[in-house]
Amino acid sequence: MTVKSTTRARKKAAPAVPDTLPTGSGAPLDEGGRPDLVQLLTPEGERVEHPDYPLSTTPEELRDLYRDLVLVRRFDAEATSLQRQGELGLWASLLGQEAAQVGSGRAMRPGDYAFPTYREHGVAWCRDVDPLNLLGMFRGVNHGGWDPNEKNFHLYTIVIGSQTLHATGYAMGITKDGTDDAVIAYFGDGASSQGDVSEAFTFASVYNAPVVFFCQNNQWAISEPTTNQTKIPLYRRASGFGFPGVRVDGNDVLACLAVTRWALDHARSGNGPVLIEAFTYRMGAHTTSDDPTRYRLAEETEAWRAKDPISRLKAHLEREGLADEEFFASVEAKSEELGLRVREGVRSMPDPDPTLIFDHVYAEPHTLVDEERAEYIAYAASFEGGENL
Ligand SMILES: Cc1ncc(C[n+]2csc(CCOP(=O)(O)OP(=O)(O)O)c2C)c(N)n1
Repeated sequence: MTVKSTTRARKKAAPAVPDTLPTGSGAPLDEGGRPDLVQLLTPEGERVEHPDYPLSTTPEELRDLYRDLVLVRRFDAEATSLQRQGELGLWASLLGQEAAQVGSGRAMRPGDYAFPTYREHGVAWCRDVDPLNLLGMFRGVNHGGWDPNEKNFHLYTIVIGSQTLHATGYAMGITKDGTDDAVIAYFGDGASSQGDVSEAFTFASVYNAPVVFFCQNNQWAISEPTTNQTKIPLYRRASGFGFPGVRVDGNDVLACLAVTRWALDHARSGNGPVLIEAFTYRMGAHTTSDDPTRYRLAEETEAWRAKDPISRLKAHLEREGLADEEFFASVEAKSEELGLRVREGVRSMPDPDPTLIFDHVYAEPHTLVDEERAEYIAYAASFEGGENL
């Protein structure tokens, strides 16, 4: 998940990506100069209506969404710090993508199933996966740590785009089971160039599979800009495969919630897949091994900061009088509590028994694996103190 910044990458910095430039409303424009994305909350926190995606929310639901966004960001910030302190091997930050993940995550019903990439910590949060389990994987003490079938949240996938096929197969299975659950597959703008994603689109479309493809277009695939992935807005690809595509403001949690809810209902009702392109931005590095200053301009990142998902919801809550100081203080207190739990939890994670890695290769005992385990135990015991393995 890392790339070495090269002179080549630096030379092609500042590509022309017209869609990423801020316009008056913060929205990209279509060929006719009209806003080309669904927005329900402007960057200034003003609620706007969209004829196709009505959404009614109670003040409590809005406050809950705000709490989710803040806690998810706090968790992510702690993880980044823990990596810097040597407690994690690597971290893929979601900074800037909280609204896309919480909005779509909260649109799911309990029976729906999510297939993530490796950055979907906010979706994991919405599926009640303990954040410490995510960190166990990045610390290298487990291979996931949660039961995908208990949480309806698949393990993280490092091979980009491959999970869109798993999601489609799972969705085809749902159709055979005759339930009204739906599936959501998360992937990035870079993954959209993978053959697997095109294959998933074809199968999902032809078999009317109840799957929503949720592409977080965070503008960069490590150091490669979206312009290297596509010549048209990504959501328009869906029409070539025969299903609807919608572009949503990925920094607007309400729009992400409304559009994903619509798409999941569309899919579960037997109408086949939907592609959602959540137009957002990766504010941090690709992973903690990456240095984005080598390939992108500070001005671009700053322009996106003005569209921050959390401050726009906060502005909305304040301007409409939907939350008071006491509420914001309680969220801050919860955030501190989470930070502490995450820091202490990671530092006290026990190292796994090194032979565990041999235990789940096959469901049944296997002679070759047994030999390898024995060989490894003998090798480890040959070091001083190794007999304690
Ligand atoms: C099949 C495959 N090819 C290459 C890689 C190396 N790789 C890891 S992340 C990444 C870029 C992914 O970009 P994108 O899909 O936009 O997701 P983002 O990381 O921006 O969220 C690449 C090429 C990989 N993991 N899998």
